[in-house]
Amino acid sequence: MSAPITLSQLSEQLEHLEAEAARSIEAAATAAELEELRVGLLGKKGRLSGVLGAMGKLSAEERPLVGQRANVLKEQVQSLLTARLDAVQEAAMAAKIASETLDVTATSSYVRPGHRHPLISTTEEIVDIFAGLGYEVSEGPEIETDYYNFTALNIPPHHPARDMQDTFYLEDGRLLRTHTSPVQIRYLESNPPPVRIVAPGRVYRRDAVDATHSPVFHQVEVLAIDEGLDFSHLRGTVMAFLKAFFGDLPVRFRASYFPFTEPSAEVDVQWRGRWLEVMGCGMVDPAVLEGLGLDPERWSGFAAGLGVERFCMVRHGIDDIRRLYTSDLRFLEQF
Ligand code: 2U9
Repeated sequence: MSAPITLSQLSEQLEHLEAEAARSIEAAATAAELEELRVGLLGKKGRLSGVLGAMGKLSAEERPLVGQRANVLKEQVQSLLTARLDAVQEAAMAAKIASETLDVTATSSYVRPGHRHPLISTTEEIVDIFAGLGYEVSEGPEIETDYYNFTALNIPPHHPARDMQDTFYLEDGRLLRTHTSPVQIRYLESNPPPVRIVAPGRVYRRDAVDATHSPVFHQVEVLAIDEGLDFSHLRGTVMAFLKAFFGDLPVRFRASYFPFTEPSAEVDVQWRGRWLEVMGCGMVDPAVLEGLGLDPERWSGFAAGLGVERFCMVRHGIDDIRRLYTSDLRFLEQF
């Protein structure tokens, strides 16, 4: 038999229990830890029950004193647990909110926007003007045959343009088109007149590179074939186009020569006090119409061609054609 316990010993145990409970509750960091503490302190087999179990050994006068003290302690521990649980849950919520917070005032990382290449936007602007005049856009292959690039355009077998010095030939005898005119020939093979077409595209010539020449460049050509078309229609169309692109500038036509047009002219605009050649044009040569099976007595047409690079350089004040092909972002980002 163990020695009978005294009132003062039990009171001491309760005080000790209270102090220890307060320390461990304060140290608990999670709801689970607190629940574990509650069971260990106040549960059926907990520390308080253990102390109270020894109460039976006290006298009838002493027992209620210890009982009261135990009830107070139980309430105190209970309220410490509740307060600590509140604090732990609040801290957990605050941490969760902090981790999920978005700083809506933070600056985003800069996304560099893409730019349309100035040659593309210039081509589109030119094509759009002709589309507005009723022209249909037509495109074709960049690898062509001698027939579509030269023969059908009345360019004779020994014309200098056919020279290996001027044209890129493939091993199989085909070639890189030197103008977009083959597009119009192909179009006319499957579309009877009247026609109004605008043909933009890349073309190739064996030119040495310098500030104004590139072996690859871009053209826009237009062709109109109808009954009764004459040079006044050509002139009116060219003037309307140049006015739409450049605004009201002085324009002059100079007589010229192309194998596929007769008469032919070169067109200059006065830009910042200087005459600049910007395009060529003419009435479609009857030999070209005949070659396509069209009766020149019934049908007539006009055509015009321009280099997009020239238009782009004038529009943006670019001094060297090579800037358009070197993909330097410091240059391209200006457009
Ligand atoms: C057909 C009949 C005629 C197309 C034409 C020009 C005048 C012209 C140059 C301008 C500068 C080429 O880019 S450039 O080097 N072009 O001057 N082109 S008439 O004539 C055609 C086309 C198709 C069936």
